[in-house]
Amino acid sequence: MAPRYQGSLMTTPAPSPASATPPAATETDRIRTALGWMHTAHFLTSAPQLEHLPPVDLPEIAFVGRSNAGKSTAINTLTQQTRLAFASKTPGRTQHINLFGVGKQKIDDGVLADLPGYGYAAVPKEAKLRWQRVMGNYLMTRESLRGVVLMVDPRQGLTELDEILLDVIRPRVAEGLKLLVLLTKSDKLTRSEGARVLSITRLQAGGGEVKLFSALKKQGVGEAAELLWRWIHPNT
Ligand SMILES: Nc1nc2c(ncn2[C@@H]2O[C@H](COP(=O)(O)OP(=O)(O)O)[C@@H](O)[C@H]2O)c(=O)[nH]1
Ligand SMILES: [Mg+2]
Repeated sequence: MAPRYQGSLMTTPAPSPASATPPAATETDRIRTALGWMHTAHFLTSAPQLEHLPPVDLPEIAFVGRSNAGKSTAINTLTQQTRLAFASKTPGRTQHINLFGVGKQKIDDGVLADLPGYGYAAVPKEAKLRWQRVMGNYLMTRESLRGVVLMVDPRQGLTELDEILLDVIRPRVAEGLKLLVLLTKSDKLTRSEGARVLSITRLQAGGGEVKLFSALKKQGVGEAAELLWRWIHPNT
């Protein structure tokens, strides 16, 4: 057998000078950076109603989803904190909007907004309609809004209220608003169920990213954190 061509040994690049741009960070590095950044999340303020949410100067990421979709658990997992967002076994409990600051060296460069879950059956109809209006208003007009993370239980798929929400933000997504749909509790799906719901939701989420996510199995956590980090740091 002929010896393998060894020509590449001759073209090994010379060591780069100190001034050269550093090599691109590997995916592992980027995930580590993003998780470290998410971990700095800390409580800023709470508003009893969306209308009372103070304006912020920093780019904001809103976490939204149907009650019981796994939103609080996802926020806690992404920030690697146990009780940042109160995870409750009773759906529809958290009606406050909580803002969390996030940033390295104690300098916040982003805000996470935990919005109340919707679609809880026991909420009176009028309150539901009011909530839809207020939420729609926030999603359409909040100036600091950089991105939306929509948590969806993949065993239910997108519900009517999720679709209304996606319709509301679609024009802003077309103009650059970021969207990530997290299919939560993916540990409850088989591999083929996961692949199927992923492709269906991708079709429905026009323009947004869709990822499988499990707080229990820590699936998709680093990737989601990295995406959110890039939303807030688009030039790095
Ligand atoms: N198996 C599994 N259960 C989860 C996961 N994330 C959340 N849950 C459960 O789903 C329920 C609702 O979660 P929670 O975070 O309170 O939902 P929220 O109402 O959207 O904030 C709780 O019983 C959680 O323990 C997950 O990744 N895997
Ligand atoms: Mg919750």
